[in-house]
Amino acid sequence: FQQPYQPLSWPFGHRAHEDYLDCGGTKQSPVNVDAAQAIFSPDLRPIQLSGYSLPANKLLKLKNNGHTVVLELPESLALTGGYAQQYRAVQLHLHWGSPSGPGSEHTVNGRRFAAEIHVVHYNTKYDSFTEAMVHPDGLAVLGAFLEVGHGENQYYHEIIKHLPEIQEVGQETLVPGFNIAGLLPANLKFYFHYNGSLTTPPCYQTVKWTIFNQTMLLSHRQVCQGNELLAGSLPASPCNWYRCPVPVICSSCGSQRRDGC
Ligand code: SG7
Ligand code: ZN
Repeated sequence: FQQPYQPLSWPFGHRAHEDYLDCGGTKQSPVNVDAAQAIFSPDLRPIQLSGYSLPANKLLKLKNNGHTVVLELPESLALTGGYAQQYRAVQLHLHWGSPSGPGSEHTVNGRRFAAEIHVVHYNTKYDSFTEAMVHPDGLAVLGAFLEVGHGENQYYHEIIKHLPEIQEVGQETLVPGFNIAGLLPANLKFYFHYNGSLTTPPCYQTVKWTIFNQTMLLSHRQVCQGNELLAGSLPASPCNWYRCPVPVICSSCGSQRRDGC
């Protein structure tokens, strides 16, 4: 892994290295995953998710924080397996692209993907996320890449259909529960793991990262709707999903070009 690697989506106005000492740390995320340099570890187990399927009468808060969309998760979601510690979920969020390019924070072999989902967990040995985030073994984030593929993704639809309600920074809405595990790949066995950090200030160097090998496929329209949310809070040129420039989104598909890209 090549570190440090400049994140794309730090909050505007932050001079990260000056305002947050941890942002200059040796374990700063995201990184470029150089697959040829990854080492197989027999100690890493498949990731196991339990309690991720939420009933529709469980309402979840979805918020536009100015640079991403955050879905708060109940504490019943448990992450085990992987690196043999117990974690519970606190929130998930998406790093979208913009009309001018793809938005994933991590890259694989130098390739950036259309977007990236992060499901943030904290170690159950701590009482809260806030307490856990300052400890070296405090946090675990599951990351997966989003790409343009065939057809609508029904799980992402459960979030994306609410984006028009939170176009303004700071706005929030309620989303009925659904199977959160559907936002992550079916294959939880193949992943890249490294010790890194929060990708934005305060950049605590306390995150065990899992980057899944299998990507998530969304429709072109769904990716553009996500990009448009961010565009609304950026000075960049606006992009409506129906006129989002196709060649830009497709450039994120690289050599694995699919129909629809
Ligand atoms: C996103 O990424 C948000 C932040 C998060 C940050 O901007 O999800 O969280 C909230 C509640 O706004 O910051 C402290 C924290 O979780 C960094 O998280 S990340 O490393 O997974 N990208
Ligand atoms: Zn993130």
